[in-house]
Amino acid sequence: MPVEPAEPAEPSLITRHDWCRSEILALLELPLVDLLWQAQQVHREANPGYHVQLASLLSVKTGGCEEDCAYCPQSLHNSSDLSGRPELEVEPVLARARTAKQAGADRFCMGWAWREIRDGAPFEAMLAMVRGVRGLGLEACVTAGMLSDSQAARLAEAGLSAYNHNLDTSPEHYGQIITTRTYQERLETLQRVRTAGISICCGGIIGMGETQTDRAGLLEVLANLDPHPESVPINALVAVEGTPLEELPPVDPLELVRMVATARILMPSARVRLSAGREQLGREAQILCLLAGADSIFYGDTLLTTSNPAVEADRQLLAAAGVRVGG
Ligand code: SAM
Ligand code: DTB
Ligand code: SF4
Repeated sequence: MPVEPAEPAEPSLITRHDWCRSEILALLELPLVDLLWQAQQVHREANPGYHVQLASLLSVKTGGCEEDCAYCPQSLHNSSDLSGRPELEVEPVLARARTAKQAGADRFCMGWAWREIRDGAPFEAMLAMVRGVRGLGLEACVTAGMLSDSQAARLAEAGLSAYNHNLDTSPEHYGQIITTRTYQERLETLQRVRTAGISICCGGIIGMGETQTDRAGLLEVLANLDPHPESVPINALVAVEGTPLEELPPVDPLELVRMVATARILMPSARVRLSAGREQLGREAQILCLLAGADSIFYGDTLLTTSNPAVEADRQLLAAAGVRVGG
């Protein structure tokens, strides 16, 4: 039975870093209408204009990665490995960034299938890409695995807006998904990014065989980071052939709505990104995610290696929802 909403509405923009898992689980499992109502109040207050940021993605270095992430088509451990695709150079990357800007993107995210950033020519090229993207007036985000303090400092100096490094799942479920890098190493990478003064983009994936408690566990770690990550991507698994997770069934779209709504309540000011897996969602489910507090989507026909809804379909979706586009 739906619970009557409290009247008058309680002040909703409370930023806490002491969430416990049972509280988060209770939110995730609320009757959907009540969860949405709470998330809506927070979202309205945090983002009164319902602005939705469009972020475009590009894989600069694709495949051949030493890590064994079970979801990833770029891992050398998976038969889906995509090595053999050439690493992109600075100019073609900036050409793609210009095209993304013309199409309406505010943020350009570049990915490298690396366990960690290595120094040398590819890192110098990464820095040039960051400077170039910033020079176009776009936010620049990089995702390239672990990094050192000095690499983080150089990325900050180049003007990097955000570094994406996901925790992916709960500490307890993590060992089922990745064995070549620890949860603690991920947290240390995030700390290095923070220390360098770069915004953190950190989230996870649902649909990898985790329990609802695992989902609460991931959100617990994220929401107890102080400060919260500025950006929280919520991905639904794209089950790619040749990965150990290829047979997993698609997540129920309403589970994604719940995850987005709970992230919104826990981290009121974060940008909650409705990320991979939108192709498995209908228009209405995506609009429910926007209502639940998602305020960014990946925009452009491809994610890193898999497909994403067409630009025109997304324009129609955002218009149908009546949200405003822009960061
Ligand atoms: N190699 C870097 C790393 O892992 O930190 C950066 C690239 S990695 C592809 C970026 C993120 O994409 C992963 O952390 C994961 O959350 C997400 N991702 C990768 N493959 C995915 C899939 N098949 N479905 C959903 N999300 C995926
Ligand atoms: C994130 O959390 N999701 C994006 C972005 N950060 C880099 C990547 C999704 C990748 C989906 C699988 C692929 O296209 O390879
Ligand atoms: Fe894929 Fe990144 Fe894992 Fe490498 S580290 S296998 S690119 S998710």
